[in-house]
Amino acid sequence: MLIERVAQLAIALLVFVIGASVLSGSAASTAVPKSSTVEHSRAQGANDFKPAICAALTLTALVAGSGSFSGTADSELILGSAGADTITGNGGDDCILAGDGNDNIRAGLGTNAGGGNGVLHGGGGTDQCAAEGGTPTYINCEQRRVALLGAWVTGLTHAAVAGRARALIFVAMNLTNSVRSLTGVTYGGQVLSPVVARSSGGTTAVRTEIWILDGAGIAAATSSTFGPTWSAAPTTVSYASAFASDVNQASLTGATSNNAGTAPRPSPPATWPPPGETSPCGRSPRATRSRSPRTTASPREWTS
Ligand SMILES: [Ca+2]
Repeated sequence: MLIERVAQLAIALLVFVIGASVLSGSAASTAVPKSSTVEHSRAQGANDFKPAICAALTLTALVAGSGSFSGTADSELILGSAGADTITGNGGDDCILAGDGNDNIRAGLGTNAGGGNGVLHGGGGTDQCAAEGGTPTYINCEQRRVALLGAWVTGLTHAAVAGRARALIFVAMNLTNSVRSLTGVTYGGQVLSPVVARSSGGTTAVRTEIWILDGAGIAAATSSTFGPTWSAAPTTVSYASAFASDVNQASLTGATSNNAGTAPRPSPPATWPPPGETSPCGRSPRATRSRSPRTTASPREWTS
């Protein structure tokens, strides 16, 4: 394992030498002892050997690996392998060079959050890069994952969150005695586009709608306030919105789907009790008998 790590480091240093303008003048005079261990090299200054594309970053450690591996919360120089890697920066302003292979690079925690403002370089192959809330620089990232910017906010005011290739998603719901539809939505005077809408119920109708605004519209907005216009005044209404980054500005949304139901509870499990457990009633409930229940719409049908 140690040999492998040292080899990785050697390859990494070779990459630095090959890269155009990789070594600064001061770095060129920094000799790395041949007998250095990985740990020693890490401590010796990844910042001195960072490539020019990461010149703006201050890096405190070197991490090299293959397959699935992670950095720490520090700002690091992270080097992938020639194969397919899944690299998680774990925050900080990292310089991540994934190398060849179809790589998956996450700037943050791998949970779509915690990303920093480093550099994500996919190298060869078809690579997916995720900002995970930060604003990194993408290089050779063929696929960019959409990320939530900030949090969902309820109400009709939401201050714009900085980010790249943004979109603003607006969700409205109303509960009224008859269907009330949105005929338009604005944000700071900019007009949103409808994405999908769904009505449910009869006498008392619930309607949910989703609208969206692109990055140019967000930038041109003159305030942080939404202006929904309803077909008629709704009785009970609620709103929520969120900003997203790395959204394809030429096509903000892909395929959509929606559904609705009036069941008061989720459908019951196919069998009860779960395997390995006993029924609290001490005998098999109807779910495990041969007779079929009258409906699966309510779990009340399954109690004895
Ligand atoms: Ca990191």
